[in-house]
Amino acid sequence: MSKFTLIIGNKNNSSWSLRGFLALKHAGVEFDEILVALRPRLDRKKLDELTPAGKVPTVKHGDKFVWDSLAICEYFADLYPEKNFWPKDIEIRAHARSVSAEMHSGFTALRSAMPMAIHSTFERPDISGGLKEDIDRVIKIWSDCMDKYGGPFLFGAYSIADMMYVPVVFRFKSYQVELPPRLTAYCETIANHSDVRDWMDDADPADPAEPVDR
Ligand SMILES: N[C@@H](CCC(=O)N[C@@H](CS)C(=O)NCC(=O)O)C(=O)O
Repeated sequence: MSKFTLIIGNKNNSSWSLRGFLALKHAGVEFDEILVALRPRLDRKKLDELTPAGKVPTVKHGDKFVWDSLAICEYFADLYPEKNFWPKDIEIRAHARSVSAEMHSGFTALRSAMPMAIHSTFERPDISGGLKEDIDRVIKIWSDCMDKYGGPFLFGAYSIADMMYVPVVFRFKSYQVELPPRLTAYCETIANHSDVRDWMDDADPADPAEPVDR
């Protein structure tokens, strides 16, 4: 029995779960997974029985719970400082925390217009209004990072900031959003990361995208 248990939703759709998974993978710990079906119908009873907040991702560590993707990332960053979850430099770390928190608390137009469905391709939606603002903002965040830190990840080395934006990479691919070449290269770097590939390999293409996905 692993020390850690990760409670997650359907891998093709549950973008928050993906971020939690990436934190555990980056920590390099062994863990069990419990999948709670979010679709086609949310298994509310199981979710409420297994998690304090009724949401995935949640980590059970011994008899303690940690929930919410960013809190899970921070918990593993605290437990395993040698894994460099954040940049070492305080100013760069503040920048990484800012873009991570911005993703975590915002981009509602992008999330509702382009639900994550890792293995699906859709027609490009009408990119205007709030959706355009969100996409432009992601492009600006990523471009600033590439200018300042030179890639291949947002802050040079892979960090929590990348974990937070992985589902956006999948959304841009599925909905055929056009990006400047260096950001397309960033998306490929993310899609080829071994932790991301492990999740993709288990994602069931039959799990559909629905507007309720976050
Ligand atoms: N802010 C939370 C969001 C978690 C969340 O909304 N998860 C969704 C699935 S991706 C969920 O548990 N939905 C079930 C519900 O809302 O009842 C996080 O970062 O983990």
